[in-house]
Amino acid sequence: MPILAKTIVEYLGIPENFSEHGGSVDHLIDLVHWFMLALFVGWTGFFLLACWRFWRKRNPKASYHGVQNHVTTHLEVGVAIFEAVLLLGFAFPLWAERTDRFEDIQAQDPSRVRVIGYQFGWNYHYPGLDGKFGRIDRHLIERAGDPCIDPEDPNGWDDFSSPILKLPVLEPAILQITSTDVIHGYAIVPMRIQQDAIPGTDIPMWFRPLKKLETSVVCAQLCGEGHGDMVGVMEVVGKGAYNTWLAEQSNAAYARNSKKAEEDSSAAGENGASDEAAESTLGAGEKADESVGGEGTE
Ligand SMILES: [Cu+2]
Repeated sequence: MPILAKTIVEYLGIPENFSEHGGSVDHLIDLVHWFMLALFVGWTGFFLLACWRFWRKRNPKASYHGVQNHVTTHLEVGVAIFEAVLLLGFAFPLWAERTDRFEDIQAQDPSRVRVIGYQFGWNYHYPGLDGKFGRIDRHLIERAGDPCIDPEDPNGWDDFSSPILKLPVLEPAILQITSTDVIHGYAIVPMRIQQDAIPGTDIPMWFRPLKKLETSVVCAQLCGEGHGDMVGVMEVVGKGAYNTWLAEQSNAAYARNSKKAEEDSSAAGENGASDEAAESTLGAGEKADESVGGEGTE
């Protein structure tokens, strides 16, 4: 059976699985497709049999009694039972595992990334070295895909955004999916995960990459004329390389944002200063301009 099952997944052209839970998703895909194949063959056979059996030439006079046996009833009950087994025995436990293990995964210090979909691309918001996302205020949006980090929250100063999703191998990751415009569908096929990106909400999902790879992420929800261009990049790298990258990005963001916050606060403080100070600064600026101009003409 595993050999046959593998053939079906390969035949469907599904890329190789790279995630911890992906094997059970593939198993369910296998089961469903074998079942659909059996139904297809069965119903096609029944259709051909009915065409032949009830051909007009074979039955010049209509039967007023119809089918007398209960074969079709048994078949339909059998199909219903098999579907119940698929749902209760495979699909529900798989889904329960995805949702019930959230606390377990959270306890394992996962990488956390906010995924922001927009027309037409993906942006990633990392919480930085402190592991805390800055306060999100969706009213602060400046452009499509903006993470909307409140610059007044110091927790957000080391947050940074990235155009690609980078994650460490073998470590669990929780992605929080959102959108700044319409509904998108965030999908990483080699990780066997997919989630609708809905404006105004952050919907979490988790997975654990088992091997290093560079792959593409796509939009799985028709969202406009550029839907097909919403192809992004995901990189699964070694733990060391990931930590180096994270530290670089986070430290750079902290230096930038804390300096900006300092400037903003000192600017706000100077607003109350005397006009004299403002004039003298302006005067110095004018003098500097003059001297530059003078040198140029000489
Ligand atoms: Cu989209």
